[in-house]
Amino acid sequence: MTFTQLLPIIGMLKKELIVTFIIRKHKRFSLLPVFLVLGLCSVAAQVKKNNSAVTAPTERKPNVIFILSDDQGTLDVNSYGAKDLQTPNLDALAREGVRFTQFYAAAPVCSPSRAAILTGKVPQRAGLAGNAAPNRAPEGMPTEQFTLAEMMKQAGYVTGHIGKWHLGYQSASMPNGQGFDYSFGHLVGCIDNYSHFFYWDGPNKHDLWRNGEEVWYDGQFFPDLLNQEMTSFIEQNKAKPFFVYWALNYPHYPMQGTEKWRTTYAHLPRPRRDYAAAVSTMDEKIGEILKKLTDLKLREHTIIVFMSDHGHSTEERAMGGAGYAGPFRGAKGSLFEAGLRVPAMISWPGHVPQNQTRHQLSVGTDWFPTIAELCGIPVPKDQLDGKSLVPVITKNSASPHQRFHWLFDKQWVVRQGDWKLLGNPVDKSNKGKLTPADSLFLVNLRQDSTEMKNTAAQHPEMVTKLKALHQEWIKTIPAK
Ligand SMILES: [Ca+2]
Repeated sequence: MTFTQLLPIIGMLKKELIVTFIIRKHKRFSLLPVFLVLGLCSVAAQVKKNNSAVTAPTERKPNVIFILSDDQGTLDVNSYGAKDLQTPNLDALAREGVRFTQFYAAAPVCSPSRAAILTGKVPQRAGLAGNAAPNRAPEGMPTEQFTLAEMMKQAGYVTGHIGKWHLGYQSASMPNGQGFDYSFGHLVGCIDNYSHFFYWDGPNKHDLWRNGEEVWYDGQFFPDLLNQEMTSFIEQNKAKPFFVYWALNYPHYPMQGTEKWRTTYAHLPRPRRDYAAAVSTMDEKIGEILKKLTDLKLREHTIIVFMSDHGHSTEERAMGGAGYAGPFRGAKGSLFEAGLRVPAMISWPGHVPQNQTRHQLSVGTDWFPTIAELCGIPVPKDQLDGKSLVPVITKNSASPHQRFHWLFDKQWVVRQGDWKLLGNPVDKSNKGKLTPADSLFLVNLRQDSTEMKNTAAQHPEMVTKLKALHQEWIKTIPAK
């Protein structure tokens, strides 16, 4: 055996073992052989290090920040079409990456859309088909679900949840029970941003938590608290790969923008001015964290994903609605386009193309396998409904989905190519009347993305085909 062949073996030996061995072997030992062997180990380690630098570079995994906005309208980013509000930071993010024009939430309300993002599965398979509520079953996403956070944690990431949760209230179903090392935020659907109370359904309840413990920050603006938390999490973990799920509670009601933005939009009619102030307040907060990443020289090492959890709200609590969806029909709670189609983008300078737009059908379930692929993490064997968007993002390949299914209460959708069949549609935007004859509502989105005209009567064979696909699919969905 030559000296070179011996080096890796010596390199593997622990120095302490060698010292112990020498001490045992030479009861009256001198330090000379110890230093000789330690010196040899050092040389071996150096040779090994140099070799590995050439043959097997161990590049650090990228950080991932997943930014989720709440109830943001389909086109409420300047680069998507809104003209009366300002989103310079989201637009900069879009320019530094790829933005999607046909990106869909897997559900038209908060909890199931979030469950789909965090599991890569349609909400029914993720075990949470409707909104979670503290006193209503199901109380949250089942803990046996394997979450995005758990996947990242297993791969060596430090994981953080900062913001809204809305996926469970029991200690097991809170963020720390679902794969997050650190958690700060609120558990129910919405809070007042200064008192951190949930006021919209009795009993009124204080709702601010850090790692499962209730915390009080009386009078402090919640978006400021989130940015302090984001900053300290990033600074503390800047030497490690980290994953942060930053679930902003904006522009969801109560739509509390800062004075700067309320003044900026004072000329707009209500409630658009309140909503616009909320959107721009959020955009500004996102900009602060993007700047922080640049200051820490982490921007090129950080994948940033952004999407809204579903379309804008037309609820009374949102003053009847102020989101902008342009020609699209529907809103939060509806499976028409404006309930599901959301602004979405991904940015990773140096790795993902910049300033590009993709029109391929993509869904919230897809981030799970997409992030796994970008971070070099094997996707779990669990059956996912999501598919990796990496070929779409990097090569502009066709959508990985030949077809996708939605189910929300009695509403359902089959989307295949440009065809979309809605069952029992509900129009929360009240753009037009629906009659019993519209219980099966067929559109070809390429020909008419407004969904104002039901073409089922003109294409009975397409209706039959898509309805049969829905009936087949629904058999694969677990019973409640
Ligand atoms: Ca929401």
